[in-house]
Amino acid sequence: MAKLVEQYIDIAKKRNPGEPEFHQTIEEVLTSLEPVLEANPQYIEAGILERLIEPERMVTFRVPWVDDEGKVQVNRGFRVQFNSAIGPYKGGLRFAPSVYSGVVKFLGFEQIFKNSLTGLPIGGGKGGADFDPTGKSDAEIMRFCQSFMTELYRHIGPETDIPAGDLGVGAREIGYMFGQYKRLVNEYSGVLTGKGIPYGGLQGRTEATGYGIVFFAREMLAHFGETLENKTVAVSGFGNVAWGTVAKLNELGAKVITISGPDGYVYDEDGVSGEKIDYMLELRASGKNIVEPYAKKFKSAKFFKGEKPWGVKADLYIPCATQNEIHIEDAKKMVENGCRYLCEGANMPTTNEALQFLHDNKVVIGPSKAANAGGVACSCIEMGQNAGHTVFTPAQVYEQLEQIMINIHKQAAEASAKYGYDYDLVKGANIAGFLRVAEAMMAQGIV
Ligand code: 2IT
Repeated sequence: MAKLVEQYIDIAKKRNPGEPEFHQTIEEVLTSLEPVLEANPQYIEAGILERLIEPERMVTFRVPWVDDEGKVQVNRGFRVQFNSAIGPYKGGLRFAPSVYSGVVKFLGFEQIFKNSLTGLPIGGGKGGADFDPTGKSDAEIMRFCQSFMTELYRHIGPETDIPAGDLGVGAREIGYMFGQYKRLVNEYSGVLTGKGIPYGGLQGRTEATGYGIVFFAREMLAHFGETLENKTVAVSGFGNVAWGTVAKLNELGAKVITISGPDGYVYDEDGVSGEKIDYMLELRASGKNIVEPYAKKFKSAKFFKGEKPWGVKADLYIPCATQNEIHIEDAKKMVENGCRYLCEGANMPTTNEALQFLHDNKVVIGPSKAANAGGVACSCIEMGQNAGHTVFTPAQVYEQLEQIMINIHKQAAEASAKYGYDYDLVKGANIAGFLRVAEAMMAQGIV
């Protein structure tokens, strides 16, 4: 079976040259499926894996816009519609200079399994542009979003493909894109999620990803009879996901000692709590993409320029910045510091080599496609709210979110045990996510 899986990985590498992030997720997911394929030869016969690793559709398009100096700028936009076996394509849009086809495909592939794990009817998609929002004026952001949607609108729809936010795309960008879509199509629908509350957004969506991550971490610790109370936590990032994570960790009695940005990390010995959590929002809104001002404002904090927080001693590590922020050297430091739990908030924050090292050193890992699925789960609840022309209360949302996260953890743990991996949530999440999609694909014939 290992040989067969190698063949599929080779196909993906040959067909997608120069896209290491995509190769990385293919390798990580497919190798964990070996025992499942052993037990289900019908999947191999039906070409499930060959079909799964090839996106159903991918569009690349020009995004021309005019900056504040009157100069013409051109960016490249993307949308990958990866798999629609269990529902319409669903997944965020990322605006960052690092966005290219390999990043879009890795995110889209991960999204298939993540969305499946939620138990909700959503397929996998992802998109974005190589646009850098740092330092852009509000008017420039609006013009860019409008131009982006002027092409994207023909590929999406509330029953076809429902984008949301990701890095660089928050409520403001979603608002501009929603306005442009509505104008172009003359239809008021739930075509985007993560909208503002006054026009169809879901109360609770903003904090959903972070809250969900902490619920997932709580379940991981509970498996070993532990709680988050008085645990020290190293968090990376300072954006929406980090913010929700820090807020919920505080609520559950944990102490957050770090946050980070592209400029370095902040160590706060008193903990990131109270008004400091609100200050994270100010940092984000500044548009500068730096965390150093935190250490200038709060005396209990120290700034470490150009460094990541993985060298600090903590009970639990929660990366919430971006992909591949934990390399093997970081993993070694974490193990030296007695790390026992890693719960991934960002998508694919850990390299495969680092994952293996942490696993071999008995670190319990909550993989991102399971741990951060609360965001997209609440996006699907937002779709339901819009389709039903109704409004849900925050309490209704939080309760569903918590149940969904408990269930994702349970599914991953059970699938792992069933296929001989003991308590390995990385493998279990891949397997549980895969099985639902594979069954749906089997039922729908060769499409
Ligand atoms: O990575 C993710 O799951 C997201 N960026 C959210 C996707 C969504 O459709 O809410």
